[in-house]
Amino acid sequence: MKLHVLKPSVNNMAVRVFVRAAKLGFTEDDVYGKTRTKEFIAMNPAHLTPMMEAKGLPKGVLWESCAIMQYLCNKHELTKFYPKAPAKRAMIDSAMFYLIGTLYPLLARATYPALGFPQYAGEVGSSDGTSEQKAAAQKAAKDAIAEPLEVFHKFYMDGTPFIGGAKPSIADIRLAVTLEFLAVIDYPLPAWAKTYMAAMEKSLGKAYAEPAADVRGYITYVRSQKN
Ligand SMILES: N[C@@H](CCC(=O)N[C@@H](CS)C(=O)NCC(=O)O)C(=O)O
Repeated sequence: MKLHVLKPSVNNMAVRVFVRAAKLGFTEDDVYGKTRTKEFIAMNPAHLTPMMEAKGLPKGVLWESCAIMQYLCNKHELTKFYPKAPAKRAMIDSAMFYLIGTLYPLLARATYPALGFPQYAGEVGSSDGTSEQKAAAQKAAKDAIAEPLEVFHKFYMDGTPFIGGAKPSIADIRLAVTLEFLAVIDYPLPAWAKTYMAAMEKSLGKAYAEPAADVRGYITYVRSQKN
């Protein structure tokens, strides 16, 4: 399996952490600056990473970080990361859909301006609005992050260390890596979230730390450019 990745991205970090934690065989191709090339678009018209390339996939490639982790868990029967029982699995799926559909768009609006990443068409941040309007949109998104964060804590974790219960699941990998980006705006993480991220790193060890170094290194770099 070959992974096409962008190293400063937390969407990519999710899969990069997962394949290491699951001890799967893989190679990584850094596609910085290549996602809009003719060759890449021919494989993946969405031009999104992470993208996995492997035999046996109907189209030869697969993108969307959560779909890649789900597929690999299914293929290799990695039930410790993705429980097989339908009700337990549904909670992991719900947490990941909620993250991609609700938390991540807020987090992107709040952090992408500071990260120097482009925002989607139609967002205030990518419009020709004033810098005050853009700052107000960014602040509104930042302020709205607290609610979904609390949902992860109170509903999905519900007194256990992880969404997966006693051990991290693929939903935990997706959540912990996502929270990494909040450092770029000095987001005041609640105490539980700091404990959670430390527990994730402790539980997954180098599998987490190595891809995290790329994301954290990028954040350190963009912050140094501002000073
Ligand atoms: N929901 C997707 C988001 C993927 C995504 O936005 N990827 C960005 C990097 S953060 C990308 O590859 N952009 C390159 C491009 O659009 O050319 C996932 O979780 O995989």
